[in-house]
Amino acid sequence: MNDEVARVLGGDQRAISRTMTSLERRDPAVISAIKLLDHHTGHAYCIGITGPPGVGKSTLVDRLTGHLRKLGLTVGIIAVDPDSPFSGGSILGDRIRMQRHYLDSGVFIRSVSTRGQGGGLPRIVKSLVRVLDAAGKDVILVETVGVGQTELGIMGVADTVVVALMPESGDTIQALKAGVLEIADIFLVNKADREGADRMAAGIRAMLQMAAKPLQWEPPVVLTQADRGEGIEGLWARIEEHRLNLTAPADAGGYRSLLEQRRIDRRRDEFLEALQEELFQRLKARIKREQSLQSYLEDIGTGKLEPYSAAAELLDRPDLLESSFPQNE
Ligand SMILES: Nc1nc2c(ncn2[C@@H]2O[C@H](COP(=O)(O)OP(=O)(O)O)[C@@H](O)[C@H]2O)c(=O)[nH]1
Ligand SMILES: [Mg+2]
Repeated sequence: MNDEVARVLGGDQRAISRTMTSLERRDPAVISAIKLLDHHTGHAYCIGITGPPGVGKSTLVDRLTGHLRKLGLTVGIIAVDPDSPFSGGSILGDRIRMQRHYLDSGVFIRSVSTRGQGGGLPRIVKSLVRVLDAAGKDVILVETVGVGQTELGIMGVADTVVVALMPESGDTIQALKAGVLEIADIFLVNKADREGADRMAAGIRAMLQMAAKPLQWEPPVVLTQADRGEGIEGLWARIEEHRLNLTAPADAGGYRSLLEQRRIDRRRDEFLEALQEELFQRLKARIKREQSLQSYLEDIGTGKLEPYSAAAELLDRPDLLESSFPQNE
């Protein structure tokens, strides 16, 4: 086995970090490492914490990490930052907030920028979670700013999704409208010290009751005051309940639990995504390289060719995926 892979499996923080950097750089050599690491995944439990900027997600992650460490669990943290002009410096803020954990070898922290991504959760996050899983982390916390598509994307990695809100932000209606109801396994109202927290929690509960279809799991609403570490144990208890609900056999015959099924579906989705991306990258590279394809682009641009039929025609070419491609094996 590759030495670096062995180091990652052993939980070596620097090796984990290097592997993640290679992944971010799309270093072809990392593919074989990921393949080896994949056999050692499935142990970690992944929790997504999503919500609008400023609700206290990072503070919460920090406190929850402290609690998990006390329970003797190791933790991986992935903070996805939109890196927009409005949240500039928030990664630095998170660093300060989580400083005490940077010195703890049982905690690994990584920030991921969403800059240049078309919204949504960066695809790399799934790979990073896999690396942390293989490295033996018991719990992986993924903090994402809940704006539209990113929010939905968290379902693609997290076993339990915690949607964090706070009073006075007027987020309830908006958030539930945006389909947050569908993704939340647990609702969290942070900043419980502020006016209106109870009202907000009651509002969410009322909305859950109005849900048309009976829910297999009714999301609890948890109140916290993250900056003072209040409500963290309660939050963890709800997460554990949700985990137990997911791991119970789905039916009387009970071959697969919901968790197993979710993970199977996710791996399949990921394969299709990988296929899509790889195919697209290869095609783009080829179009860039080949003169005949360049003129195709020109004709599409000037209106000689219609984009959709041209795409279909191109895809029908039998030589399209021939091995003139760089094979990154
Ligand atoms: N009043 C109050 N402030 C809090 C609470 N939790 C976090 N904060 C503060 O809210 C601000 C934003 O927190 P942060 O964790 O960076 O939010 P994020 O953008 O969701 O990650 C910080 O100044 C925190 O100290 C809380 O329970 N009550
Ligand atoms: Mg944050």
